[in-house]
Amino acid sequence: MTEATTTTTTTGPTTGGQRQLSVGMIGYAFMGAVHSHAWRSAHRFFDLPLQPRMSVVCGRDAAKVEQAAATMGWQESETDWRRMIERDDVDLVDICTPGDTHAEMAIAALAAGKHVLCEKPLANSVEEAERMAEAAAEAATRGVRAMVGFTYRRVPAIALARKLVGDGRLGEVRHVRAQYLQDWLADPSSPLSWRLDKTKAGSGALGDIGAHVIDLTQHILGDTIGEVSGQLETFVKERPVATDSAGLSATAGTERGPVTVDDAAVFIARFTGGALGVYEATRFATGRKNAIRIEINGSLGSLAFDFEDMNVLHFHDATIDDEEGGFRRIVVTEPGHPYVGAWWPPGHGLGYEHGFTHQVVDLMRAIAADTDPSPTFADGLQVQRVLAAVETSSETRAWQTITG
Ligand code: 4PW
Repeated sequence: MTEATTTTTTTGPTTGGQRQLSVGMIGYAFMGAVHSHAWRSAHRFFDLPLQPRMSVVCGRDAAKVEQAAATMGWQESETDWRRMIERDDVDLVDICTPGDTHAEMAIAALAAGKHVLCEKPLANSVEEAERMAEAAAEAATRGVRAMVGFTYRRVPAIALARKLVGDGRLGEVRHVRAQYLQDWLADPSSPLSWRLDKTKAGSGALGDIGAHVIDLTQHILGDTIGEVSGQLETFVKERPVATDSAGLSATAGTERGPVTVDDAAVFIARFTGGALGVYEATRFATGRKNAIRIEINGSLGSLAFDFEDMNVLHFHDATIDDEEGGFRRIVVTEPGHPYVGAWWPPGHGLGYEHGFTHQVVDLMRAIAADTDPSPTFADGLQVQRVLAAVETSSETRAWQTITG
């Protein structure tokens, strides 16, 4: 690939007057499955300016990817991602592979004039993320767009939290408490899958799940983390090597190998706007399955969220007398709440997969409006810088300033 080409999105075929945008997805395991669900459902529930067409899914194993295409609703399958991004019936490349492949795939796709949706974290290093952000900025000048998949931004309760902070309902934000807690590695016999291999995943709990709470808290506050002091720990240093894996499950044989990433990450942070942050990311929090817990305290009120109760946002309005104050449980299922009106009647609630559908909705709207979707690769790079700073802080036992 030598020359950058321009996107062909605007010339796609139409269905019932709606322009189509053809998607090619790389990877078809856990993230591929939930992305497929999003590509299938977005235009069936939301009025979109572009209708996604599920053209082709790509994976290395011909039989498995063919089966995945049939199961998940893709028209065709491919085994060579380079061939896939050159296809005329692919306008957008959706990257659902481990982090070590993101930079090469995304940069090649953008150069070929394809919009890109890339799973998080954006890359395995700041250097890769910088190259990706640079490629995305250049592509944007040609109308080619790139988005990084920090999908939890699109949980309605999180979108409402951002709105409340943006509207000034919390006043001056002083405290940010954020945790991402899972327990799928607490068992030392759980296999050594790619998420435990630094060459594939870049880091462990820090990048895989800590990246989400970094992004979410910065998104809710509309502010960025300026400095951090952190510690990483690997509790189980060796595990049985995975022979097969899908999502967070894997099978293993008798061979054992070293865990090369962190099992848990903790750090304290200072936001550039002055708020203090306390962060924790772990896959050893027994009993916690996907607990993204965020609490924010401001001069006029507080917010609290837990993904394990994802349709609820707790809000304390400190301007109300103490006798009648306290945290109020807002059930975020009213049609006026962000994204909710397209779905079910009040109280019927949404699930994990809906955030991914909303991600597709926002991406389609941004592409059609010829604007950058949010979060951009530049946002992904900024999160990458925070991740790197936490890692360096753990190694040096010193505070790190986030620059760039
Ligand atoms: O949201 C999480 C991901 O970012 C998922 O629950 C699993 O952990 C899969 O990857 C990370």
